[in-house]
Amino acid sequence: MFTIITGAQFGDEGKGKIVDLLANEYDLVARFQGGDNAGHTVTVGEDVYKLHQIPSGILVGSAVLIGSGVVLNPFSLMDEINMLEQKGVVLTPDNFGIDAKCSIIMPYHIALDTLSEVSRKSKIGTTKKGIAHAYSDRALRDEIRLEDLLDETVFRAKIKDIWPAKSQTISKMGGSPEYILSEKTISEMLAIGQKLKDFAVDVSQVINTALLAGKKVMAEGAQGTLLDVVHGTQKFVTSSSTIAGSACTGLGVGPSRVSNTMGIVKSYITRVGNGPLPTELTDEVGTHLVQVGREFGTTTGRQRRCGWFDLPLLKKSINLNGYTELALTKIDVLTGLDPIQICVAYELDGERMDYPPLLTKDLERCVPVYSEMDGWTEDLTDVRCFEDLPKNAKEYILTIEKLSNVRISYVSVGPKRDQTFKMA
Ligand code: 2SA
Ligand code: GDP
Ligand code: MG
Repeated sequence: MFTIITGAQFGDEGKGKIVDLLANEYDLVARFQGGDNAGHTVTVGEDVYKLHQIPSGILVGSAVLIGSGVVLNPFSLMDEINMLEQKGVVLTPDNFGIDAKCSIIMPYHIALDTLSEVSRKSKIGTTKKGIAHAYSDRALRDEIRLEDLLDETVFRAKIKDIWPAKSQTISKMGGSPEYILSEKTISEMLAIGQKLKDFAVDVSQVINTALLAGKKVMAEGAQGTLLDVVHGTQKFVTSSSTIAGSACTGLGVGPSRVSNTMGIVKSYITRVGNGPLPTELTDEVGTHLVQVGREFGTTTGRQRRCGWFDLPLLKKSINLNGYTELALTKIDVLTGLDPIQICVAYELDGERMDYPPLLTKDLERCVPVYSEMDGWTEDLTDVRCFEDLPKNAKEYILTIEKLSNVRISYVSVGPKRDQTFKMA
């Protein structure tokens, strides 16, 4: 069984929480794209884990893998490994593997990301983790892979080859290359390479072998569908493909092996960084969503922009991912809002549209058409089954399910594992 889980909106839908919840039914959990721009929060009892590169399944004891579609920051990976070890979660080659073909995020990628963002007129609002530059070097075939980091001669030769041009570009953009790739940094990277040596594997082979042996594998997406580098709201997107199909390329698994695709959907919508968000709320309702939903970036701490649930965008995500089921999160955050609005369509140049326009510049001009629903005042965080929800919360869930035409299989009412229930 091969399940792909992706974010159905602009990221931060609660993927970490849902992956952690379901992972104990899976033998392997694998990340297939993105890098340490991702921030997946998993709450276990009183402990809150913020995972950036290691798949969330690690906390329930599944073996975890980082596929070759990922760009890997070795420094922050070590921080994450150490953080987990301090909490008693030890990574060994039996429970952790990284594809030897993963591209490494180099210090110059991070510098270039920051410098590019500063010089950009229309800012994207990147996480400044060097993601775009690491992926672009892969496309240029100037990347350094994990396999290179494991061999000092190869690593140094590649740096000798690549660094002069990078250094010149950094200078031209106003940066200080002398502080970016010192001998100390190179030695530290090589030392990390030695620590990671035993984890380097062929993820495609590991997963395909597991699937053939009847094991269960889950692919954990990062960011969200609408941030996809091609299908998202370009140019306000990340630099990887975030949709379900990307799990096949990023892990090296054929599409015929996919069993199901689950979309994680927030009960409202958020976006961190720039780009269109038709239902954005800058009033007291927006403030409610930020404060009650604690909508701050897991990696950067930036405040997320919040808006009402956007059905046209979800319809597009359903198409892009072929979702077979949805998990609806953070419905508890809507408590106290009355009325609640669902954006069911847009108006653009006098026309009503129930699907987003192709171009980002047109999405920016879309005016939401809302369907109003009655809210509720009850705290939902202790609810553990659909039947115990207030009538209007039930209505809200059933309306989203009906309008999207995809089964909602899980509902989440808080950050903790047990604050979730399965729909009958
Ligand atoms: P980048 O850094 O090149 O990938 O940025 C490009 C756009 O992608 C957005 N992006 C994200 N959006 C939501 N969540 C992400 N992870 C963190 C989190 C974000 C944070 O879990 O909260 O802490 O700020 C994530 N990563 C990238 C980014 O905001 C740009 O719009
Ligand atoms: P991810 O990137 O999709 O894994 O999501 P993040 O971890 O970046 O952001 C989701 C935030 O919402 C985290 O702080 C979670 O702990 C929290 N969360 C997840 N599900 C729920 C829920 O149902 N209710 C509430 N109140 N918080 C939730
Ligand atoms: Mg996140």
